[in-house]
Amino acid sequence: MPEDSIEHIDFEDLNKRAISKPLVKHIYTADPSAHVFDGKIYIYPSHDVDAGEAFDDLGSHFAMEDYHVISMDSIDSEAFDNGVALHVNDVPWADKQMWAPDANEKDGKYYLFFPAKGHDGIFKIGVAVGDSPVGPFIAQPEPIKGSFSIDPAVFKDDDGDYYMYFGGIWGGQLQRWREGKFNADSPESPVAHLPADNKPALCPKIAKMTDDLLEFAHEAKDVLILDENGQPLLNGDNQRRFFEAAWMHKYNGKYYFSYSTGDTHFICYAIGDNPYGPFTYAGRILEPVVGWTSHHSICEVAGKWYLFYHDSSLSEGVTHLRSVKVAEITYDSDGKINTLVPYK
Ligand code: FUB
Repeated sequence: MPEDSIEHIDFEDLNKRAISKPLVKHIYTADPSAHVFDGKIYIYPSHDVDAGEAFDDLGSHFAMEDYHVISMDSIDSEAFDNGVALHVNDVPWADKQMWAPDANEKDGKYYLFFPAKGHDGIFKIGVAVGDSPVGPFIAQPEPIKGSFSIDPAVFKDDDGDYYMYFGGIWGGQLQRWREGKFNADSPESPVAHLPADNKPALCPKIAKMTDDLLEFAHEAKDVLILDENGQPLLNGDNQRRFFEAAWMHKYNGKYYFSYSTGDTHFICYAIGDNPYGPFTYAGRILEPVVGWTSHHSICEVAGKWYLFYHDSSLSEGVTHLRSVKVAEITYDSDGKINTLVPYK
């Protein structure tokens, strides 16, 4: 829902019409990455705070400093905040803006993947390791070599290989890496360095992880999203092209790559036959929520599929103070996801 219409919203009425409620209310949480480890649900969200930064199109107002892990015994049970799992002050290479994280498990260790701006103002992606899904996590001294931009999502395939999907345009800086190195020109512009509207949109990225999950096994590759004619989505197609919030899940043997369209506020998806793609655009999963950003994950819990997402209903529309929610998703007989409308 575009931010200019927020002042006209009756939040009492909106909250009655909402298909789900915030999972926790004592802190603001966003960008939920949900997993089931050992039969329990763990949500790795951003921890939104009001740091007093002014709103801008680079997202400077998203000035988060730490991560809390939220856990639930079952999808209907109360959500529990496990406290600070990692703070920016404990990450040697990071300066600020602890944005959307993800986590995964391997051989009894838990890995928190997170983006942050380094002291040079450039987003990189780091890893922190712990013995418990709720942390605490100890950060590696350096970011992942060859990483850049934001919004890591680490998917474990059925054969035991792990892949990181990542990237985000505008404040997420993906467009500044088109020539393989960071382009610092026009620092205030979120759209400088984007392709022309009639050219292919920028692709999210994928890299297979090394066996220890601490590095990329190869240089990051493009994740191609195609239209119904097999052509790459164009930069001007902002109702469908990738903006940020990559996620991967597998359903009936197919790979579902989902993402946010950012400035048009949709969560969309595309389907492919292997983790690298290409993926063919398949539709919308979630119509716009209250607040500028939309960011999600998809997780199977006890045989049903759920969309974890956020909105700014609890803060009555404050863009950078969001709350994590969950709603069931269903598929039709062709494997298409039935679109959710967040308010009835
Ligand atoms: O939470 C900060 C940023 O906002 C995330 O990294 C984006 O996906 C958007 O939700």
